Amino acid sequence: MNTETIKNDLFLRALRGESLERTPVWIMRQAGRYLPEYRKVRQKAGSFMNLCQSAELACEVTLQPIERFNLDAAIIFSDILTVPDAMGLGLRFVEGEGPVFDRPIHSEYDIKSLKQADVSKSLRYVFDAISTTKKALAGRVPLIGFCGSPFTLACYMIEGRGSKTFHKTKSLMYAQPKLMYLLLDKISNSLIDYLNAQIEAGADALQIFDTWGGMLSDSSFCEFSLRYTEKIISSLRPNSEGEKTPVICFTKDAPLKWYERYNALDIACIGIDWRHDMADVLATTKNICLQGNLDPMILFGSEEQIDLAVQDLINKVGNAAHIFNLGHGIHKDVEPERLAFLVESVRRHSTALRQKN
Ligand code: 1CP
Repeated sequence: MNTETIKNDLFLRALRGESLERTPVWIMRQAGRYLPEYRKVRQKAGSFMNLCQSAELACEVTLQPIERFNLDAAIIFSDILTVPDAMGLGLRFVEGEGPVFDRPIHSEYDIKSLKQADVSKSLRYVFDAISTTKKALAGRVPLIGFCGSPFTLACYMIEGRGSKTFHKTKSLMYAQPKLMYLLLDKISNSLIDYLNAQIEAGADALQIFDTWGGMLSDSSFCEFSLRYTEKIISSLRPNSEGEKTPVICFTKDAPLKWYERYNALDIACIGIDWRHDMADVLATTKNICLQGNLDPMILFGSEEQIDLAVQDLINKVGNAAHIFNLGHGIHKDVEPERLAFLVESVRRHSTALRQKN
């Protein structure tokens, strides 16, 4: 599957820790509502799920930010919540409200009767979107596949939707930890099949989004999030060329100590939350690529401020292995021109730094 050579492989080389002529850049949630061309296709599709389930349309919106900003990696257009949907929870996107499950997890019975996703059937549309997009990219840049972490998916499955406190999730965790383990095991098994099928379909790298892990204590994070992420990583199979697919782990709101914990796993890269100073992260981790980490809100600042923030980050990272990104997803009200400026700024400062050395 992965037989073609990738012309711009800066992103994959950064993941391998090679020294590069400039810093590769992609942006979490780079395909989405801040782009007028996305809104047009989204409207044509009628619903978010229609958009995800059409290989042609998902491919089209995946490529939009690549065309517009010349980014160094594409990420397949889909959502982390397609997996619980495939486990039978019934996902809907309600206008103005976000994702909602028709059949959230309420009881012990719900957890015990929860089925493992038959990914080759119920998530075939994701793998079709990946292979269609790989063809359309024709080796221009690598394609990232992804999933949510078992813990983050459990949060949505128990609450039935987004939440500020996740009190139902935490109640289950503390009141009936064994049931929580069972739920996390079932989700992890579905995710193992899901990511292995993404590798087979041609994903060049994988990112695991642990959006809500940051609300856990250190010991709960190890027990309810990291342990399951690790299980997934150790169950990934080599690609069709016998190579290991690089994995990026991102936890929003992670304290510094968790980067040490991630550093001990068999992964290529850690996604860094914007609240951290990269100098501190570099001092805590070793022999691993770092991804991030400007505050997504920097894109509402002036060009001068954006440029200064980029320059500061690039200088701080120096020659360490680094993929430029925001510290979380791009906001829907960002002006695309601001992102174009930011991407150009990363190119300019990181090229200048390499020329100085
Ligand atoms: O109608 C629309 O257009 C819906 C907006 C939207 C989009 C564009 C949703 C609903 N999902 C997506 C795409 C998406 N989601 C991608 C596409 C690839 C990309 O360009 O990056 C990815 C990687 C995601 C991942 C995702 N979905 C996460 C993890 C990343 C993160 O930002 O923390 C989470 C938590 C979700 C859940 C979700 N899906 C959609 C929304 C609005 C939400 C958040 C709900 C909440 O606030 O809890």
